[in-house]
Amino acid sequence: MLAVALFCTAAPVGAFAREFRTADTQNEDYPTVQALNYMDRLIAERTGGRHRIVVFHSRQLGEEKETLEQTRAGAIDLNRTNVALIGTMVPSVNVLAMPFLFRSLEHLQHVLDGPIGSDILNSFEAHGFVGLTFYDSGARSIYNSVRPVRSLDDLKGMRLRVQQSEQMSDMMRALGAEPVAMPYGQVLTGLANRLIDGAENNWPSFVTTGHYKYAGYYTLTRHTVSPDVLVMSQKAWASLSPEDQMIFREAALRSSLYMREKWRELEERSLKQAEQAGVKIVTDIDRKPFEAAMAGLYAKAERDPAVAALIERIRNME
Ligand code: GTR
Repeated sequence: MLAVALFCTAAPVGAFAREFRTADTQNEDYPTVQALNYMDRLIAERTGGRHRIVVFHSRQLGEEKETLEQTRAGAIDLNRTNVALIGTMVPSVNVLAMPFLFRSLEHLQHVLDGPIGSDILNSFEAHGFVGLTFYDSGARSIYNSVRPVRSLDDLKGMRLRVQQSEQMSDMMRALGAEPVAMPYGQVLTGLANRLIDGAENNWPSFVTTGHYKYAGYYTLTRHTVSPDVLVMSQKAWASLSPEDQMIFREAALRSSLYMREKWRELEERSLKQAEQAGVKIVTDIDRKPFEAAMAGLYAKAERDPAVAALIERIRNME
């Protein structure tokens, strides 16, 4: 009812509305983009149309690595990326992309929705961003065009794309595959040209990008549950009054709940679509050796005492 009331009273866009440019690598219908459009409607309503956010989806402003640099420089106002990317700039965020750290999606959600999540969002400030909210986006698994992967042996020699993140390259190497770091927008061509044998991602990304048409084996490694995150440039944030800052924070939070519902729907739909297209889903794998292969990655991350403490806190959380 609240939502209906909001839409009915939504103020017209005033000629003087300030527009906040927002980057998202995903396409127009993707849940994160829909969530940002929802956030725009909430903000327009609450500010009487003084502020709007305009979403440049589908990489219109560039790939994540570049748009993040521009956001830090204040040239882009808001950015929705994955934590693995921004983790290269904000160390505590990288923890959320650690493989096999979360026991379940519920565990992740408890962490994100509680004091640990708030602490991580607050830690963005020291690194040139304002953290607004997380968008939980399911588990990531490995897919490829060569063979069904059931064990670490099956991964040997495979060239698998990873996000532009040292931690993700380290992870892939530790699993015995050859990591190929490349931007999201190049993965489809990479698969089509056989420059890479596969990649890893969640169901909606695997399907909405068309990767499933080239990589017919999807193994439920569920190695990370790295969520997406919305950040604002410090410059844009500082230009808001304290009241408007509250409005942005609240709208961001509500958009993340909205996203969760859209996500569940799309996750199911994507899985079915892949199955119908003949993708072989490998479920019979023993994840223990995969997990054990991560010891070196943890040792490296835990050299930073703050990161070690955060990992411990997350593990101890119910
Ligand atoms: C998706 C995520 C994107 C991007 C992409 C990737 O799941 O929503 O922001 O990071 O993964 O693998 O590059």
